[in-house]
This record gives sequence, C-alpha cells and structure tokens, in this order.
Amino acid sequence: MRSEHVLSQLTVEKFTEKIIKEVKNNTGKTIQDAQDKEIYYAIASIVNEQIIPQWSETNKKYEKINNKQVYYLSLEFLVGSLLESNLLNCGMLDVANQTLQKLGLNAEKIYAKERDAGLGNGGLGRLAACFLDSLASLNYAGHGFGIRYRYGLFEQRIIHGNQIELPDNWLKDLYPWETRREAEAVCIHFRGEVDMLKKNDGNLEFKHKDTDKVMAVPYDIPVVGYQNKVINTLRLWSAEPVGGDQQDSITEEGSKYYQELDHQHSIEQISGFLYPDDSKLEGKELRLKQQYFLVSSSLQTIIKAYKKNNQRSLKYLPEKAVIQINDTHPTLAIPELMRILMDEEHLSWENAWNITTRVIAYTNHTTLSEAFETWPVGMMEYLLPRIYMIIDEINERFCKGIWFDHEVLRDEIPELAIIADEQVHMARLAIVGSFSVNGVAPLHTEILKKQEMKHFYTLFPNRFNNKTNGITHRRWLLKANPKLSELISDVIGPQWIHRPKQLISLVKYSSDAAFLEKIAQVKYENKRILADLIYDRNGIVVDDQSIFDVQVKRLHEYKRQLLKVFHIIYLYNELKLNPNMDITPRTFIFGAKAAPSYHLAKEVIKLINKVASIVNNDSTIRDKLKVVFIENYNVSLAERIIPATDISEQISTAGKEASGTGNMKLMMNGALTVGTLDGANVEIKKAVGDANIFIFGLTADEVLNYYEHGGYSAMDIYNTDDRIRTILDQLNKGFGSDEIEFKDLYYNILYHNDPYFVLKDFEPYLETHEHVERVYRDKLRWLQMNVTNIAYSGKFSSDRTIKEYATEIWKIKQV
Ligand code: 26V
Repeated sequence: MRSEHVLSQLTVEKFTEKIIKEVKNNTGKTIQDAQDKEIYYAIASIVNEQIIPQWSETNKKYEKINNKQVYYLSLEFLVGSLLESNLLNCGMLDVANQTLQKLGLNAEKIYAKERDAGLGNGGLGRLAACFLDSLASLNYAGHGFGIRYRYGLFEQRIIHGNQIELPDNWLKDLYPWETRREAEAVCIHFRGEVDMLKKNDGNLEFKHKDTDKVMAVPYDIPVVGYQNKVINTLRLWSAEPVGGDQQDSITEEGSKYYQELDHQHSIEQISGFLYPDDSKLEGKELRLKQQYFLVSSSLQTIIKAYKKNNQRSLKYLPEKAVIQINDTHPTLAIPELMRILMDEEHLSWENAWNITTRVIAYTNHTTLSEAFETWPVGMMEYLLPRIYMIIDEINERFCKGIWFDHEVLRDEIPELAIIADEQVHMARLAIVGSFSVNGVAPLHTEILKKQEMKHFYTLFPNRFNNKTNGITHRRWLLKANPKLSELISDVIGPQWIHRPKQLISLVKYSSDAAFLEKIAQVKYENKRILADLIYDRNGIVVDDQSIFDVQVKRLHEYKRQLLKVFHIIYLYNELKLNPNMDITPRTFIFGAKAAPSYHLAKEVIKLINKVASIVNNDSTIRDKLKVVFIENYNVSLAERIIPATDISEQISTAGKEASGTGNMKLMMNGALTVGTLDGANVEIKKAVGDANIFIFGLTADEVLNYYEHGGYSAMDIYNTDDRIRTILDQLNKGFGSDEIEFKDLYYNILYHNDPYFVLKDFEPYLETHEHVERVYRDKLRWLQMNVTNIAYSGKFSSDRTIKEYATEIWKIKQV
C-alpha cells in the first residue's frame, strides 16, 4: 500500500477511541447501548473529519494550478451508499472493520443503515456516479452538477404480485455527506417579459424582466478519490423561495398568506422528486423547469469561478472549462450559456456561439427514437422566453446554413430543424450546439451515425465519436466482492487495483486447479449470502448449489424480461410432462422497477411473480426450479446480487440497448453472459472470445431489416411451435386453477406482431441455455470461463472510459 497517499492513517486503537467518543458526544450512550444507526453516524463523522480538510486542499490546488476542469451535468447521479466506499477510498476500511469486530459489532449491519441516494433511474445515472469515482481516483479536476431531489426514484413494493410505488424519503434522517452552502446560492429566472432595446452602436440589447425568481441552493457532496488525497465535488441544487421564509408577506391578510405558502410550495417542487424514466412524459412542465434550474445554476457557478480565477475575457473560457451533458436532459446549457455571454457579458452572437460550441459536449444514451426528447414550443416560450428566442435564432441560422451550404440536404430540413412540428427537438439542439457527440458503445455509435442521426453525421462527421461505457472496479469488485478481490490479489498481487487492466494476469491461472477451486469456493460463499438474503426477504429457500441465473435491470420491453419468463415457463411445462427430466437445478433471480405508468412493464412484473408462486409451490418440481423477484432493486442490492451470479442475462433485442453496464459488473465478478449481439455485449465477446460467452439471436442488422422490409410473423411461429403456443395460451387463459390472465401481453405479441422479436429469438435462446447447462456440468471448464471473464474485464473499468473522455474530448490533464 502506498501509505503516503492514504488519507487517513488511523490505527485500530485510535479508531476505537474516536468511535467511543463520537457515540458518547452525539447520543450520550456507550457503544454497547448505541443502536447501529447511531454507530453509523459516528463512523461517518470520523470519515468526514478526514475528508473535509483535504477537500479544501484539493480546491485550493485546483485554483492555484488553474488548469482546465470538466463539469459533468446530469439530471441523475445514482450514487448508492457512501460510508463503506468512502472508508475504502480513504484507506480506512480495514481499520474500521477490525475496530468494529474488536468491539463485537457487525460491520455489515452498520453500513447497511445508510439509505441509498437513489437519485437516478438506472444505467444513465449510475454511469454518472461511476464517472465521478474515476475522475477523482485518476486525479482529474472534474465535478458533477445535479439536483438534490427531495424524493429519489420510488421505492418498489410487491403486493399480490403487483408493483406498488412508495415515496423514497431518503432525506428523512440526516444525510451525513452533504454540506449546505447558502453563500453560493444563485437566482434562477422563469417566465416574465423580454424587452428588446436598440443600443447606440446599433446592436440589440435584451432585458428579461418581471420574472418569477427561484433560489438554487447548493448542497455539496465530497467525491473521494481512491487513496490519492483528491476530493472532488458533486454539487446538488435545491430549489427554495427567494429570501427564505418571506416573513413580511405572510403576516398580511389571510388570503395572501395561503397564496404565499402555495407559491413557496410550487418553488420547492422544482427539486421535489426525480421523474421516472418514462418515454411518455409528454410535456411535463415541471420536468422542463428542473432542466433549466440545473443548467442555469450550474452555468452561473462555472462562469463565476472562471471570472474569479481568470482576469482574461470569457473568450478564453474553452481553455478552462468543458461541460459534458449526460443525454439531452441538460441541453438548455447551450442557449443558457449563449444568454449569459450575450446578455450579461455583452459578447456578440458570433463570439458567444464560438465559445459555446467549444465548451459543450453531448453524450447520447439511447437509440430508441421514441425516447428522443422534445418540448412543446408554447411551453418553452412561456416558461423561458429569452431562452426560446435564442433557440429560435440558433435554429434560423442552422437551417439557413443547410439551405445555402448543403444543397443535398435541403429536403431533409424538416428532419434536421431544431424547431419543427411545434416542438423543440433537444437532440438536434445538442448536436448543433456542441463540439462532440458520442455514443456509449461502438455498435450504438454506428447506429447513431448510420441511422438515427445520419444527416447530422453528413453535416458534422468529425463531431461524432464513441466512448464505450465502463464501471468503477472499486465499487463493483473491490467493495462489492471482498473475497474475490482478496483471492485475486493473493495470486497476482494488488497492482490491479490501480491498473485494472492487470487483471489480465489471471489468464495464467485459468488452468490452475487449486486456484479454480478457490474461485468456486468464493462464488459459493457469495451465493450462500444471497440465499440468506432471499430467505429473509422473500421467505424462499433456494438451493445454493443451483445455477443462479440473474436478470437485474430496469423493466422494459426491449430488455426482454419476457423472453426469460418464457424460458422458465417452458422448463416448468417440460418438467410437468416429464418429472424425471435430467436438469441442473436453477434459481432464476429478477430485480426490476417499471415506470409507474408503463402498463406492459408492470404486467411483466405481475407475470414473473405469478410464475414464481406457481413454480415455487409445486412439489412435483422438487426444487429443481425456483423463481425469485427481489423487490426494490437498487445499487445496494446490486452489490449483493452481482457477486453471487453464475449467469448474466443480457438479452435485449439487438440494436436497442445502447451499451448496458450491468453486463460489465457481472462479467467482472465472474458471471458468464448469455446475450445478444447488442451494446457492449459485442465488446465483451471481443474481449473474452467466442468460447467464453453465450451469444444467440438476431443481429441488429437482421432486426433492422425486418423493421424496414417486413417478413416477420409472430402468428406463424405461434401456429407452428407447440412450445410457444402452449405458453401464449397460458398467458391468455391463465395458469389453470385461478383466473389471473395476461391478455395484454398475449395481444401485444400476437396482434402487434411481437415488436421486440421475443418469439423469433425463443428457439435459439433455449438452445443456448441447453448449451450453458452442458458446460456447467464440466466444472473445470466452467471455472476457467469464469476466470477468463474476470481477467478480461479490466478494460471495462470506467478508469479507461474516463481517460478516453479526458484525452479525446475534454483535453484535460491529470493533476
Ligand atoms: C429518459 C427520461 C425521460 C422521462 C424523464 C426521465 C428520464 C430519465 C432517463 C431517460 C433516458 C434514459 C436513457 C438511458 O438510461 N440509457 C441507458 O444509458 C446507459 C448508460 O449509457 C446504457 O448503458 C444503457 O444501455 C441505456 O439504456
């Protein structure tokens, strides 16, 4: 261990002393009488004591060297829990664990007292959190800007098999990692009127007046680098009324009092809750307010910091700042930066545009065109009149440019225009107003270039680039799977922790029988822990020797949880016909939240739970199959499920999953992928080789071909394949005894022609799973495959991804 880089060098004795003192000061109790939660807070404050001085050191250093910094703007940061990862990154985790053990306390139970910060929907939000971890750990000056939602993504309960949503009141108790910085609050303006004045020099000046004002108050969270004394910042904005409580107006007559309370409430709503990822958002004004609120507060801060540190004109801003926007959600950063540069800093349009388009870079995270964001012109104009004027001008100039300079694209203007069909098209604005547009896996980037954004690619070929996603190996291997980490370090040394690509050294041991036996033992222990968790939560006894076959991710038709369910129903039907069928016992594990208004997704959850209750309670199955739906899947549960997984299900319709990141987390923990050639599965296959992954199904080109030229009939498959007909009829008529049926799923497949090709890929999927089972029986072969997957997972560390962003897009240097 490079001890000079470790933030804290506390000994067990010192830690013991501090913990006893903290608990006493905070609660008046002795350690023995204190509750786990109280001990959690005590440890958090010991960690903060180490972090906070180093945090201001880091900031001073950044100011002094005055290098270019990156700002990652995102409506989501799916951070998860922080105590254990902060301990780890500070170099205090071992000491903390030893101390707790010495005191007779259960470390795991104490760490589990922390509530996840669930400020994200899924992949996109978790990616932002992994990026912050890598930025700090690689000594980059990079910070996150997001929203401090009062309520995170809903908490999921399963009641009678149905998903029920409850509010995620994550701030109910004190959140120990945040610091409110009221002195750095900024004012955000909505609505109002725009006056246009002609100045003496003939130029126009715009004054935005009579606006509704909202204070954006920052809450800063330290982002601790891995044992390198770097502490970056995640700044989350909270919306508050201007001037705090407005004491004056609430003492007037009653009606005004309630008006004022109502007004305050509507302001606080701006940071009230995180919207679930639901493509049928349809012009929710509050969501648009959230986007502008984030963008305006962050840009004001970035400009202020630039002016404080640089005496030079804002023309040089691109030398000091780069802003990465996470999907189109923060795209208003483009017109907002234009507004500040022109209306507040008095730069010309040309200069402002030149600066803006050298500062902003955009990442796209989806190929689903129905998910491309648009906002009604009327709403934008009313809520953000000055911003709308600027977008309108950007659009005018852009369309004129095509008309005059790109005659071949004249006919495509309706598809390229930023404002069209009374909507503002955010992805189009993001492409036009940025210097970099990236996809998140090679296949995804190619689809953007050749299909969804092809005309833009013709216009700006150099703007498009790929940055394959990654995950932080510190959380997803070192923290989540300490047993595997220790075993790896035992054989190849600990260098992989700093250089994850060195996991490759494991290849040498992939035929070492003694090592493979230890790998098997670690997997078994992790499965045992998960089996206990499942018993505690679901009351289901699962066989820890069975294959743990796992699909954990948001519920979406394109991710095809339904294909997995069809596989289970098929096996069940087979076993009923032939109870002595020779199959290796399997435990199917699901975790998935559905957007609250996504009816078909909720039907799939209900179906999984229905199948679970039938299969798990059928004694003739004799425990050969078990189905488990783990409710409220989140980061903390992922950290327990992933290390215990044998089979990683990555079975989206090819061309639909931009990248996937769960696929990487599972691979890094030795799980074998059963997957389609989609997103980053393609890269995993390239890394491990065909013999170490199970690939099946249509390719993206074949899927595209069917969409474009037809030729697929779900009904034909229904009519010819008995296995499928049986399953669909079971959906239509219910599974025997009770009346619950799944007609909407049945109709969607047969009468909307199975839009995600579940039936088409069913047969190859079954065959692949039969292959999986044969390989599983060859224990040595299986373990070799596990090790090969771990060995080649280093390239999927977000450290690699961040280095690529830093050198190829951001042009920033390590400090
Ligand atoms: C859309 C919306 C629209 C309604 C309001 C809330 C909301 C939140 C998120 C989204 C877009 C989600 C796009 C997304 O999560 N994409 C995922 O990004 C991952 C990281 O790049 C990638 O691994 C996944 O394949 C991709 O689906």
